[in-house]
Order: sequence, then structure tokens, then C-alpha cells
Amino acid sequence: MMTIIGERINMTRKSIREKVWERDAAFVTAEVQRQEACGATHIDINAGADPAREIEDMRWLTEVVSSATQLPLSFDSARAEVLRAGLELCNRPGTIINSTTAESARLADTLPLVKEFNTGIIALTMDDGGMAETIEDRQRIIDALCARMREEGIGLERVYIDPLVRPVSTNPEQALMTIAGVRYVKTRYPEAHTMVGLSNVSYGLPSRIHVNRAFFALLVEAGLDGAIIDPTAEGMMGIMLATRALTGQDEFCMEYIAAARAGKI
Ligand code: THG
Repeated sequence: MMTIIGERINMTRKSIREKVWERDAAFVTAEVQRQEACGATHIDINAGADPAREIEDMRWLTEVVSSATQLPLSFDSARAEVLRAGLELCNRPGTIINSTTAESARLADTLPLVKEFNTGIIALTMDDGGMAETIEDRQRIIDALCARMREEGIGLERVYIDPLVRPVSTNPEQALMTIAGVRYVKTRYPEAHTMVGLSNVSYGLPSRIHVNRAFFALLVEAGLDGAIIDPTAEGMMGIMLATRALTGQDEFCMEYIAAARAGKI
């Protein structure tokens, strides 16, 4: 099964930000339950609108989201104290820390949390030199991340490598390089997982949903096994499940059929 992290509880979205600051629990609850009904396996929480309020917003969101669903959460922040605030309130089996990078300060902050709370961890292909640009950058950073996780005793089955999705409108090679990153993880570190924040790919383009869906299909063919998406977006779960069936990743189309019967697609 694919890991599908529902991305809608993200305070960089204006509509969510306003509702959270109004402490509108009913609105947030409905957003969570809609994502779950469409097949999310995790709910991402990103409270990163105002750094001065991020901890208290993360606490409030964690309480509301964890009351709305039994799904495990994905705590989305670059700040360890914010991640800790969420983890102290809800740490179900399957919980994911989103995210760390290969930057030395970020690893030093987040890996102790991964061990203390026994969570999964999403690791972005960035290091002290910045964001990975080329395929070689991505491979080098993936190697460094996996080596560090092993040294720390963090099994790669808990690690989700995110080879960074960049807008295809700014560089025509970016989408292909993300796909190559997924293939590299799958061949070189088969126990590890892969994860992408899919919608960045269509940033700056009109009718973004087509680009998102096509990219999802290509990534799934390459072996992607996790994605941060809006599972309520038209056709997203359908194209993922269809691509898995068509590429031998869903024996007898069991997952496809189950999702259709459950009204998810
Ligand atoms: N990798 C990892 N985590 C991530 C990302 C990633 N977390 C954040 C982000 N990228 C994925 N989450 C979202 C959440 C919401 C939106 C996009 C990505 C979103 N965007 C709309 C847009 O881009 O136009 C609308 C914004 C709005 O409503 O204001 O909704 O890559 N590990």
C-alpha cells in the first residue's frame, strides 16, 4: 500500500490559516475527515504561518486533528521544538516527522526526536550546500542520509527519502531528476521508502491538476511509495491506484477494486 499523507491542514494555505486562528475546530475536523474518506493514510499538520505562534497552533491542531481521526499524523515543521510539541500530544504507531535534511544542524535537532518518539522520518535531499539540483547532488545526499541513519541505529524501513520536487515551469529537467531520485533509492536502498510533495511540480502553471496527475503516474511507475497530496483533488487517488495496477504493483488489482468499492475512487 502507498503512504498517502493528506496535505490540506497546512497554515501556509490562507483558508486554513484564518480558520485555525479563529479556533474553528469544526472546519478543521471536516477537512481531516474528507481526506481520510478519500484514502489518506496519514494527516500532515503544518502550523508554519507565524513563527511566534507556531508552537501553540501546532498544539491546538494536534488536539483537534487527533480527535477527528485515528490515523497517524505527520508533523510538518523545520523546527524541532514545534515537532516535539506535537509529538508530546499524539504519537500513534506510524507517526512521521516531516522533515529532516542532510544539513548538520537539522540532523542534530531531529534525529534525537526520531529515536525518542520512535517515529518515521522524511529526509529531504538538501545539505549544508543547499538544495540538490542535479541527479548527482541527489545521489550524494541520499547516500549521506542513509549512511547517517544507519550510524544512528535508525532502520531504513522508517526512512522516507524526499528527492525534492521543483517547479517544471522553471526548469524542464527537474521532474525527470526527481523521478531519477526515486529510482536511485529503490535500487540502492530497497528497504527505504520514498516520499514527494507532489504539487510543487505545477507551481506557476495553469490547470495544475493535469500536471500533478501525470507526474504522479510517472513517479508511481518509478516505484514511489509515498506522497504528500490533496487526496480530495479530482482523480489523484484514481491515477495512483490505476498506475500501480498497470505496473504490477497491485496483484489482481485488489487495492484498486477495494478503493472503488469503498467509494474512494
Ligand atoms: N515535501 C515534504 N513536505 C512538504 C512538502 C514537500 N510539506 C509542505 C508541502 N511540500 C506539501 N504540502 C502542501 C500543502 C498545501 C499546498 C501545497 C503543498 C497547497 N498549495 C496551493 C498552491 O500551491 O497553490 C494553494 C495554496 C493556498 O491555498 O493558499 O494548497 O515537498 N516532505
